[in-house]
Amino acid sequence: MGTAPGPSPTRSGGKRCQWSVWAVPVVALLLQLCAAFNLDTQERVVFTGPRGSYFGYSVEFFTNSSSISILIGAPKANTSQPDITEGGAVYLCPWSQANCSIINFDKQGDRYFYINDVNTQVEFKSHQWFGATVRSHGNSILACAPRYYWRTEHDTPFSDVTGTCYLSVDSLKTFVEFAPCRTGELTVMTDGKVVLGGPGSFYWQGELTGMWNGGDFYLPIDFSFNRMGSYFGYAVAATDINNDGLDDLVVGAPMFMRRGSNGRLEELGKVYVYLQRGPLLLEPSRSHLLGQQAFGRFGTSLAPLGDLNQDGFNDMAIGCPYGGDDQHGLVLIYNGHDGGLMDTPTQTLSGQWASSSFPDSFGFALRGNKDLDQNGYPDLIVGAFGADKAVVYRARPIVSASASLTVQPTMFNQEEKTCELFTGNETIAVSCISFCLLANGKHLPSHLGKVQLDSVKQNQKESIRRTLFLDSQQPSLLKTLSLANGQRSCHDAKIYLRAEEEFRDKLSPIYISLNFSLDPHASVDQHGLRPVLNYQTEQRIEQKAQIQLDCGEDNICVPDLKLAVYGDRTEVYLGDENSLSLTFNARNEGEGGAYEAELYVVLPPEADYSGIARNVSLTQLTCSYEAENQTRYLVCDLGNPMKSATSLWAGLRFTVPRLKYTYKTVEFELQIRSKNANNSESEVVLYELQVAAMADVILQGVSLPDKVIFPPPNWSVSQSLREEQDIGPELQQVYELVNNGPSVVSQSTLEVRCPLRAYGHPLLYPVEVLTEGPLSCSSKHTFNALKLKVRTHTHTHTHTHTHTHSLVHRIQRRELYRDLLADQGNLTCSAVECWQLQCNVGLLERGASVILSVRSRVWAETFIERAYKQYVMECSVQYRVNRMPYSIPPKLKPSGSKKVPSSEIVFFLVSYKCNELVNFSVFTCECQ
Ligand SMILES: [Ca+2]
Ligand SMILES: [Ca+2]
Ligand SMILES: [Ca+2]
Repeated sequence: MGTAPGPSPTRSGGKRCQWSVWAVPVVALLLQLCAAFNLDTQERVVFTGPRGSYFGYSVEFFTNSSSISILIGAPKANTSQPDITEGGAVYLCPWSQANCSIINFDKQGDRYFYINDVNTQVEFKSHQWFGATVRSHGNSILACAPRYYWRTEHDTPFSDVTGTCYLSVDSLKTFVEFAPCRTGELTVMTDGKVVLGGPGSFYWQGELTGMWNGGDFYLPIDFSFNRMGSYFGYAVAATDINNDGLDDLVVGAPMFMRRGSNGRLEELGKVYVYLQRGPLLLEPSRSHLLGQQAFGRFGTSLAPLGDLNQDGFNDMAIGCPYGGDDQHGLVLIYNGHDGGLMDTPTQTLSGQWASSSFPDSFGFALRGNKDLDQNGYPDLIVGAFGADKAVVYRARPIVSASASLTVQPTMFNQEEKTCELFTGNETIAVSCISFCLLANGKHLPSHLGKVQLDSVKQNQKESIRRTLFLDSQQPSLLKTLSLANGQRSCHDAKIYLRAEEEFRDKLSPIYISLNFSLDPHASVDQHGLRPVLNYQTEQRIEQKAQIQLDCGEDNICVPDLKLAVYGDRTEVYLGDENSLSLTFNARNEGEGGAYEAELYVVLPPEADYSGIARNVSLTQLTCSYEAENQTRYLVCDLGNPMKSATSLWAGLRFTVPRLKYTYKTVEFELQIRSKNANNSESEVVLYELQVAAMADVILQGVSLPDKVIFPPPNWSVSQSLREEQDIGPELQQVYELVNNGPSVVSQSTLEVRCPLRAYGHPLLYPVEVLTEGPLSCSSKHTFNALKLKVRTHTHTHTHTHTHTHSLVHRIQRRELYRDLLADQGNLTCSAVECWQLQCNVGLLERGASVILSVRSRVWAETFIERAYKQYVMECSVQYRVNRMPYSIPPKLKPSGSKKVPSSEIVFFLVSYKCNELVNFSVFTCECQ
């Protein structure tokens, strides 16, 4: 049981931070998340002691003549002392070798004295906790057993615990028992003096007592204000934090409580920092450190680390043995500065071991400020007695590198082509940049490894890179440089601007950035550690260049953009495609060019883009149609730059087919926009169209036949009327009502009137009504009132018999009276009685029509009696549009303004010549 297995370097667990060479912002983020700096967590060395021995309860460095080792206290370890149970031990572990061994401070069992002739046990070493504290100075080691006791008048075990210590001098050659120890923290100052913390003294309020340069001291009284039970002074450390040559004091109060926002007390723990301003003059630092996790016991242990990051200020490790995930324990590294300790840790170490019954207590014991591997950087031992482990963390060498980047010149002049790029036969203008790297650091390996360089143009807008490296014609350059300690290395590179037609953005700066990092694949140094770049190092440097603009010396262009819009119509109609041409005049009246000038046309939802208006007087634009969410717009290139004093005319064609019933107007929004920083846009011009309902409704009418010749051929007077042809020759009127659109007509009326009788003489005998389309008709007059047999063929005249002499007979008979009808030439409804037909017309889409046919018979007898007279019989027809299916009222109701065409029917008793003019709706004859 004398040796503990180890060291066993463990790589499991822990948050490993990988260097990312290309994404420096990501690296910066990782630094914050992992708080990883130069203590190497991957190459840590883990020592494991006997189970349950509390191996790691105390830890210490020990400098032998030739090497530095580690001392690890295991206060519950069993030893070879006879008849002693869990006497406790101190292990000596060479940090680089694989075995630990017990240091034999005391090989003896308990002592017995004869008291009153009775051999009586007078000391009790079982459970004495030897190794609970272990400290070394030079080649001496002091180790104590705080629960050792000596038999006094009380017989109760541990009733008079005195404790004891053993001292080893001369590099483990001589061991002596030393004076009894006090419980509590014991700090050996750099000069070998001792500071003792007394957390339980003074009625448990905590105080700090000690010896300082040979004299006792107490902290000023206001330091003892701490709340009861804070364990102020549980851990004490002395080191010069602010680099003024005077040791400062750091005091842990691991059970310090603070009243939280909810009013409850939280036990967070606190660490107080007192700067020594003069001999024994201690002044509280600006800020004390507060634990971040309840019951984490922040400040249980404190370890001066020396200058871990080599910035001139000593640093401090603070143990938080029940902090972190699952209370595995944390050790927080705080860097010193001239005002004390930094507010936030730069690195956090965490316990890694799943503990079954007892917390790891990782960080319960801490020691630092010794360089185990002689790499020039101090190292740290962390004890985790709950897991019977101690861990050595070695510090990685820090590279403090700095780099600078200069760009010369800072303006790309597209006219001047000074550098030469060979792509075929072409030579392109090139601007040159150069950069210089300077790297240095303490205790660097002879070769720093590699530094990588990247140059990337930052431009989110364009995917194309405007500049490329001259040599590679690539947008980035990766360069590996080997730098010796303190060496300065410069590297020149040239970048060139691409040809003008390959990109549009001439205004925004061209960023040239330099990212550098240590080569993550560089081999480890002789101590097995990779150097680390100082976390404060600027790893990204950015410079910018501009493209020379046509804007005067200041390279700032201020355009003045004007836009005027003209359209070929102001009205669009429901139901129509509504072709529209918009002509616009775009002008730049400013002093400078407008870069990436574009006409933005926001289309209303009702409209579609058809194309460019092509006309010799108009500029032929290049436009692209784009949609973004619900907005559709047109972007037309107006020049890059659109130079000062430009005035251009161009036209765009649209249709407006999707007119919503609820909107009375349709609006196009036009604007010139450029990428200039100043005055980049024109006013927004709105082009508004009124939405209207309009239907061109046409009525056409025809009479068949156009003339009836009397006496009708093949017709004779019938004695009794049985069939319709017995009345006389057929007359048919056909009317067609057409909606030529564009809008829909939902309801109209059609009214037909034709002569019926005059002065008691029947003129026409209406037989029947025939319809096509959504048409329903009614009349007060009865059609085919005599219920004659109706012919099925209505368009042909089959009556051929003539009865001339009978006709003459009737005329002669009627001459007995004054014949009023004979005086009447025009048989119109204003003069004679007419029958009337009312029709309702239903929905008529654009192009739809209804047809109404009225078939009649001419009362032959009436006209035969008045031979050789001529009559013009006139029917009249009217239509009226009543409704259109829109919320917008029609601008014109076709009924109101459209005149009703009349249909004239001309009768001849003898054959007259008639010239007829037909214009679809009006049927006229001029008769001779
Ligand atoms: Ca100081
Ligand atoms: Ca430091
Ligand atoms: Ca070291």
